[in-house]
Amino acid sequence: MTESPAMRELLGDDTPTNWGKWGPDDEVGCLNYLDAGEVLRGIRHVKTGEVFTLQTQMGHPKGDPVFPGRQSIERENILDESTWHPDNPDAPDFPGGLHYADDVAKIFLQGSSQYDALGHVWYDGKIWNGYDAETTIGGLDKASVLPIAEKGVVGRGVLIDMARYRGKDNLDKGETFDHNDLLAAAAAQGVTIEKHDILVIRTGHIGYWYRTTPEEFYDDFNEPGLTYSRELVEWFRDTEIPNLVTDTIANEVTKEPETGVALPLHCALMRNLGVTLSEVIWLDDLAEACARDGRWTFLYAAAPLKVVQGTGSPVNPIAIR
Ligand code: UVW
Repeated sequence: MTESPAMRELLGDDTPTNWGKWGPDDEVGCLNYLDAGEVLRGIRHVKTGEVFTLQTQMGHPKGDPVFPGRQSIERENILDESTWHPDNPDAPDFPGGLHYADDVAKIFLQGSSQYDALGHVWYDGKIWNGYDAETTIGGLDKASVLPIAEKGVVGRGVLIDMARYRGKDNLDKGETFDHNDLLAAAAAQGVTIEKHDILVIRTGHIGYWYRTTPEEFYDDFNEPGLTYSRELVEWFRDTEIPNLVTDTIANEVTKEPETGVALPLHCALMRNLGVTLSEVIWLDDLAEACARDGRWTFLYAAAPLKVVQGTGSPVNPIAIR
């Protein structure tokens, strides 16, 4: 196999960036497009009041879909009724006899439905907005998930159901699509992707996790998804997409098919343009409802947790249609 080019070689020195567009101190990038007017535009797409929560379960009995190298949540009870067994002299003794349950969890902040911080990925020693990659050491001093959490993400969401468009329950491993496919699928759905839309793409891949075995899911791991081209990056820049939301673990085909480069859109979209990525999002129920009445737009609202210096955060986004 020929060696993959370096990220800079693939993307080019003149790859589009939004560095500096919102000033030298910016940490939320294209989420700046989501102003009060965009919130009101989103609200206008609420017609029936149906609410969809888009997080996958944390600690599902089957395990949780995570990027290789990460682990599902480990949750453990610290207190429960067994604490007050007559043989345990150390049980807390509250006036009135109160008993309660407490638990503790070890989680990867990107080990479930999640928002990525803009400083989550980089190349050539610089993260979003040109901050030095040294600012990531020991915790993200710049472009952590905190400013995203402080702002919140609210606007018009549009769902493009690539799996349904291609007549599949889920896209195949390594199956790709680009902005032209998104536009064709949108036209087939009778919807338009508008400037500043929160772009929500269903591939069926997380549904596949729950239908298959972990062995099969991780065998030759190569998720389906968007694939890199300069035109695609320019389309994101020109459409001013603030947030890309998908039901895959990493929002793009894992290995770019031409070169084998891993996750170049993380760099081209997140590091360079400042597009926030949301991953492992549960879209099957929302897609069913949208397909039933042909309405593919909704109010999208999400608030990741305010994790100081966090590289990401679990999230339970809400779509109201
Ligand atoms: C990686 O960056 C490896 O994955 P994700 O964006 O899914 O957190």
